[in-house]
Amino acid sequence: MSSPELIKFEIEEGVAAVGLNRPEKLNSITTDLSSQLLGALSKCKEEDAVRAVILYSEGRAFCAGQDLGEFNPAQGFALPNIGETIERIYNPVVRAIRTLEKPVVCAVQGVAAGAGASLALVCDFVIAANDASFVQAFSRIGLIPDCGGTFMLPRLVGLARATALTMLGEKLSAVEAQQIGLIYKTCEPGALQAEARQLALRLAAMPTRGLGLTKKALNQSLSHTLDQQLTLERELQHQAGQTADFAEGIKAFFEKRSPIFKGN
Ligand code: LHQ
Repeated sequence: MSSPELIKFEIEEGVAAVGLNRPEKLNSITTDLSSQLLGALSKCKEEDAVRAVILYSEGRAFCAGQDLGEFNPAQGFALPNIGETIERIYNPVVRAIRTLEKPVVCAVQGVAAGAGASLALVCDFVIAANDASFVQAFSRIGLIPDCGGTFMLPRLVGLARATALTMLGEKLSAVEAQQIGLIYKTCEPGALQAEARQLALRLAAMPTRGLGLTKKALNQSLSHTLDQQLTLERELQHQAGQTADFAEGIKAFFEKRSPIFKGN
C-alpha cells in the first residue's frame, strides 16, 4: 500500500510549490511527513527547472510542530529518544532548506507552533496572513526550541526578544512578528497564496545562481569575522561573475533594456 500524500509537490513557471498536507492534525510533523518533505526539497535542489520554492500548508494552521500523538501517555508513553528523532527527521530538513541555493518563500496561515514555527523561520522569506500567529510552544511541554530555532531567533530579533519568546512561549501575532523583524511581511488572509506565488515568481525570474550565492554568504555572516566574510564574498563573487546571468545583466544594462535571466 502506498503511503498517503503528506506533502504536495508541483513545479510551475520555475516555482516548486511544496505543501504540508495533514490538515486534520494541523499539519503536525510525523516521521512520514518529514521524510516526504525531505524528498520534495531534494527535488527542488536537483531540478534545474526549479528557481524558487514556496512552502505552504493545507487547512487552518500552518503547522503545530511535532505530532504529540506519537508521545501520547494513553498509548503507552515511554520517554522517547528525542535527540535521535531530531537528527533523523528534523535536522536534515533544516539543513536542506538553509543550504538550498534557491530562495524559499514560506506562506503561513493560522498557527505555526513549536517545530512548525522553526520550520517557517528557516525559510528565506516568511509571508503570513495578518491573523496568523507564531508560538514557541516548546517550553509549555518542557522542551527547548529545536529545528534551528535557537539559531534563527536571536539572529532575527536579538537575544532579549528571543529569550522572552522561547521561555514564555506566548503566542505572537503575525503583525507583531512583522513589526519586530521576525518575518518579512503580512497580508490579508485571502491574499496569502497569491502574495507568496507573486514573490516566488519574481524571485524565479532573477539570477538564480547569484541569489543562491547571496544566501550562502548570508548564512555565514553572523558567525564570521569581517576578514573571513570578505574572503568568502571574494570567492562567491568570483563564482557569480562567471555566470551567464551576470553577462546578461551587464549586456542589458548597456543596451538599456530589462535583463532576461535564465538562472545559470
Ligand atoms: C495536535 C497537535 C500536535 C498532535 C494540535 N500534535 N495533535 C521535536 C522533536 C521531537 C519531539 C518533540 O518535539 C519536537 C519539537 C516540537 O515541535 S515541540 C512542540 C509541539 N507542538 C506543540 O506543543 C503544540 C501543541 N498544540 C497546541 O498548542 C495547539 O493545538 C495549537 C496552538 C497549535 C492550536 O490551538 P487551537 O487552534 O486551539 O487548536 P486545538 O488545540 O483545538 O487543536 C486542534 C486539534 O489538533 C486537536 O485535536 P482534536 O482531536 O481534539 O480536534 C489537537 O489535539 C490537535 N493537535 N497540535 N502538535
